[in-house]
Amino acid sequence: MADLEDMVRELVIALDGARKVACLTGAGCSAESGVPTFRDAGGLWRGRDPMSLATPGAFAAEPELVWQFYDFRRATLEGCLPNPGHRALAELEGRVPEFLLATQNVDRLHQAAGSKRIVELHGDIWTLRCSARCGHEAEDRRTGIPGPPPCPDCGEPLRPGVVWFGEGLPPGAMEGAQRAAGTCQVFLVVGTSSVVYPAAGLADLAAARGARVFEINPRPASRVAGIRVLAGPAGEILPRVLAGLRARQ
Ligand code: BV8
Ligand code: ZN
Repeated sequence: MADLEDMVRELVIALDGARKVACLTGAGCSAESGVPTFRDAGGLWRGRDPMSLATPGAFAAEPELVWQFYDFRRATLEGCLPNPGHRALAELEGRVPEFLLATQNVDRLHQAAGSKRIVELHGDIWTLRCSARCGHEAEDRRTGIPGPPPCPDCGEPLRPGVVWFGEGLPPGAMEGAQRAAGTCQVFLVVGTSSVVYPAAGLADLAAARGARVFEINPRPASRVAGIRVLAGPAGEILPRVLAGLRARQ
């Protein structure tokens, strides 16, 4: 297998020649910021599988428990800052003519690092919205509240503004991400186990339309045919890629 240095060089050359670049990121992109990944080995919370808590059914059945799961994650995030991988992706956005970052992350660390061209496929943990869909939705960074606060407009419980399993993605999110994946010359898959759909399907779409697909992950997971793998942490590899690109531009 080509060594990492060769793969970094190959990615730099591909990025330098590309008009359109798109990227899918997952929890691994925030790991070096101290944010536990979604499926960390044994990633249980109070003995519960997060996958079973991130559902509308769980919120309906155990609203306080689900609320406290998200409150715990929001409180964990309070001390977390963007890492060099987030910053490298923000710089890349300014170094290619057209760039789109589709993230599965709900932590807003890409925005904090300066990324502008971004689609949040799975929503945002800092936004609270009305569980009765009355239309109320607002950024709310309070933590330590024991249960879902009442919607200020209709009194029903508020819920985290994230997309739960079994819920549709935000209107237009996948369409925008698919348009970018389907027309880019280079597609990056960074820090994701590529098990959650429809997000994971973006890499397949990019490859099917002829893009060069590269994965950055210490434990590469994508099954896209012909994918080029840079096996290592995003916070180390992406800055090396940007250093190489800077030297050519
Ligand atoms: C939908 C928000 C339909 C909440 C999340 C059977 C087959 C196929 C699909 C399905 C199926 N059964 C059900 C489905 C659909 C389901 C799905 O895909 N399930 C999977 C699990 C089988 N999908 C859905 O339900 C989606 N909706 O399909 O709706 C529909 C349509 C219209 C109308 C109604 C319904 C909704 C999916 C969204 C779920 N919400 N999150 C929250 O965060 O609490 S998903 C959740 O998983 C997180 O968003 C997370 O981002 C996402 C993916 O996980 P990853 O980001 O990949 O994180 P993970 O921990 O898994 O992996 C971390 C990776 O990082 C690892 O590979 C690791 O090696 C790497 N890493 C570690 N350190 C580093 C690193 N990489 C780089 N650098 C490092 N330093
Ligand atoms: Zn309401």
